[in-house]
Amino acid sequence: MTNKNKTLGEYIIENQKNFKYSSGELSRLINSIRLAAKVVNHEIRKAGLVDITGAAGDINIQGEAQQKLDVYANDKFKETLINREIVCGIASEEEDDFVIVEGNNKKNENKYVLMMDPLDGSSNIDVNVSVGTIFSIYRRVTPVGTPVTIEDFLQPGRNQVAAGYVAYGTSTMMVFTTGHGVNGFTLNPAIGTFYLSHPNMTFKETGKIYSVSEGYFAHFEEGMKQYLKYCKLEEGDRPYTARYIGSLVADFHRNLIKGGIYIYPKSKTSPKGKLRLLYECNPMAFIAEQAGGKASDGYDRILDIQPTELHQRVPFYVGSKKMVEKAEEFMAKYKDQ
Ligand code: P6P
Repeated sequence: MTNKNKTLGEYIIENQKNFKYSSGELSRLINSIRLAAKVVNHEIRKAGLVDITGAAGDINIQGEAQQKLDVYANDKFKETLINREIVCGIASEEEDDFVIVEGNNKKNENKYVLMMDPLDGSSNIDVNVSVGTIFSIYRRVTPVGTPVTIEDFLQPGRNQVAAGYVAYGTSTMMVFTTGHGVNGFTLNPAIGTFYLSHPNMTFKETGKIYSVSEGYFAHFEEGMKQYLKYCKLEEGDRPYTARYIGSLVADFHRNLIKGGIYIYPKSKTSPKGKLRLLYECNPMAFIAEQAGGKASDGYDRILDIQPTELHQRVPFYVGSKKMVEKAEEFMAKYKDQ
């Protein structure tokens, strides 16, 4: 069967043997995310029409309790994961603390914890700009059958067994890795099936696109300021092209296909950066490295950072390997200024 006609379901069956744990678990994991992605996608595609993009807690035109889309997405992913009985714990940008998943009337023997940003960039919904879901999956480290603890969530990113994102763009795509490369699947909305449209996705070693919110320039560290000046220099392969959508998944996905770097650095207003380590940076870093790219906090590998709290933030440099290395050169050179 050619790649282009291969469905996500067929891909999972063919590749279950590569998953280092029980084969059935991978397919249940990915299939539960696939279902939730389709449900959320359906809601997003009509957001402007049914006025559900308002604040949570209001009553919408149908007289239903109005949910913001990120609250809706969070509920749908949680519901699907719990109903499919594949996880024992969930952490989410939308949940203050992690969620202990009880087994239905029996001990929960499931071995996976999932961390997610159910709808990253949700403020873009009101202006019809792409948004995304980001997910990260680990094996639990505490005894199976007992309630999960914070230890199960504070694992370094290199322990991930799977990670991916759903890009709700001009088309809806699911891109994920289980540690054997990165593959992209595009949804055919007419039949609700994801097809393998982007097999073996890889970052170009270098590129010409940089994605940075330059409005904060005055607040950046000196190394970041010098790197941005380098990007604009008319010399060699520069000036680069500036592209910043304000939606991590959309910027990352474009750079993965075209080559480029995305940076959300620390600044005076965001002293630890803005993006969350557990459910934004770690999954995107796992995907980046599996695609031959690189991800750091400007100095050290993202996947080696030992998390200390559920919602901790880190500076984030991710994309084509040589571009990330160039940015790191400037951060090192001006570290003490
Ligand atoms: P700023 C969206 O809120 C997000 O988490 C990322 O998706 C995006 O890249 C970034 O924040 C945008 O932040 O400060 O530029 O608006």
